[in-house]
Amino acid sequence: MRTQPHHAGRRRAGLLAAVLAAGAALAVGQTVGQPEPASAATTLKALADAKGRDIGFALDPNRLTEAPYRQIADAEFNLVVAENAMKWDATEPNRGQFTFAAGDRVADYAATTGKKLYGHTLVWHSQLPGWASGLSGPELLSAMHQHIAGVAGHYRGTVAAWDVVNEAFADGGTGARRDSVFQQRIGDSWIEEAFQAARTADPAAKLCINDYSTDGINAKSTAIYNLVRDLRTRGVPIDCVGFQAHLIVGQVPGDLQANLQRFADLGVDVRITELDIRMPTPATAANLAAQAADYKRVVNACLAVTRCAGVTTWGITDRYSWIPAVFPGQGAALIWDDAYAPKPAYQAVSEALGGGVNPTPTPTSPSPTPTPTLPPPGCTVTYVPNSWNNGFTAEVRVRNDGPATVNGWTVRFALTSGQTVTGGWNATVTQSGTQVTARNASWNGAVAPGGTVSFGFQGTHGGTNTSPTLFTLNGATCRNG
Ligand code: G2I
Repeated sequence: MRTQPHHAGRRRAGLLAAVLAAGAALAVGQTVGQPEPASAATTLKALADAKGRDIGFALDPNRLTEAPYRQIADAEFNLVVAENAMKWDATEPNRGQFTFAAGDRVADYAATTGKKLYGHTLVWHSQLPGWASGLSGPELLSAMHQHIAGVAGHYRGTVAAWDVVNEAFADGGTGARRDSVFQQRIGDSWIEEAFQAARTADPAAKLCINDYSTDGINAKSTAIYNLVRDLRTRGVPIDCVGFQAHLIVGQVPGDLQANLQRFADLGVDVRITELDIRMPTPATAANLAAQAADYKRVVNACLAVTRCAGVTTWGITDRYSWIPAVFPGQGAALIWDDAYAPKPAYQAVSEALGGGVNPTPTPTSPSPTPTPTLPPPGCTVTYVPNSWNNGFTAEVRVRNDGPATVNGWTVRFALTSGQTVTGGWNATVTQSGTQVTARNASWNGAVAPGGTVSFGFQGTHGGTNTSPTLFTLNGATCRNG
């Protein structure tokens, strides 16, 4: 794919999506057993469309087969960004070898649903393949140019805006650049080199710098402010600034709006790019109510700034969020809960966007037994660990409960911190952080309906060998056997 966008087609698709949206929202509301919102026909998408702003979400394309995920994605958002699929490690795992399969699924989803596509991200120190981080300065600069040309060139004409540079500044109060491989080996100029290369690769895309803990006015955001002012003064192509807004409940910076405004006054667009608001889990009614108020504050701050293009949340459902793996004991950060029930924060965002106040109060406590809306599981996983001292093996049996043969499988689950995979059998088993991915071997990729495939791995643990509880097969959640 990657042809020039067909604007008339997009408008028609957008209109169709808006018409379908009302029905989809109603269906979601009904299937989760929540009180029907007063504005049942009003989705966040319809409200944001009416205001000319973006309401976006980070997409994992593997989740689109899950019906409630797909329904909410289709109905509630007018912008989509790849959570991981367009990052450097996903698109150029080996030097000069570009793989766009996953990224294209995101781009195709945007095109077929008439949503704006946001690009994330061209240059980031994280999720950078090993081959790139091992390069010398001149080689790294050349590899960075080639990466930008390859990826932004591939999506040329389809991406509305790119996070060209992500998280280039250090934490803490220094306002210094992050000590990344790019900074170390290329020096200060790496950022403007990246923006120049992105403009060449896709002249129509808006080019953004994106970072976290920059939502309020502080040393880090001021450092980016000074950089953006300097780049624009010198004619370096930079059009927008992204504020990730990975926030903690009760801690929305009071000067968020003022911060967005000072950047907008430099002549760039601003955007909330990765919003989530975490809390200790399990969530309490008080925290969910506070979170709703916080979401409303963030959306209101954006709406109050003319050049704020919109708000993107970093996912849809608490069921799939990066937070519990990175901040153990915290989560519940998004606006749909684990069972896809809209949380008070959903209503708050809707109200901020101009939706009606719900006369049937949204439940203020976590729904005690949310009616699961997941499709009937297409798989059953049995996990059999065998542990000793600090070592263990585990056998994972996966049964195909679906009606069709599975041809090629990827099983994913999370270990807890301290557990490290050291090898596997009957599958290629890899670990990144706590996430484990097992892919079929050449001889066992096909699993007939009712058939079972079994693989295993060995590892070490820190003393407590907890078993994983959530398994997915090709992105769909399995039943535990
Ligand atoms: O860390 C939260 C976000 C901060 N700003 C930049 C974003 O790009 C970043 O997103 C997260 C994704 O939400 C995670 O899903 O970036 C992480 C990587 O730093 C992503 O996590 C990785 C896991 O660590 C891997 O184990 C996993 O294989 O996602 C990979 C793909 O599922």
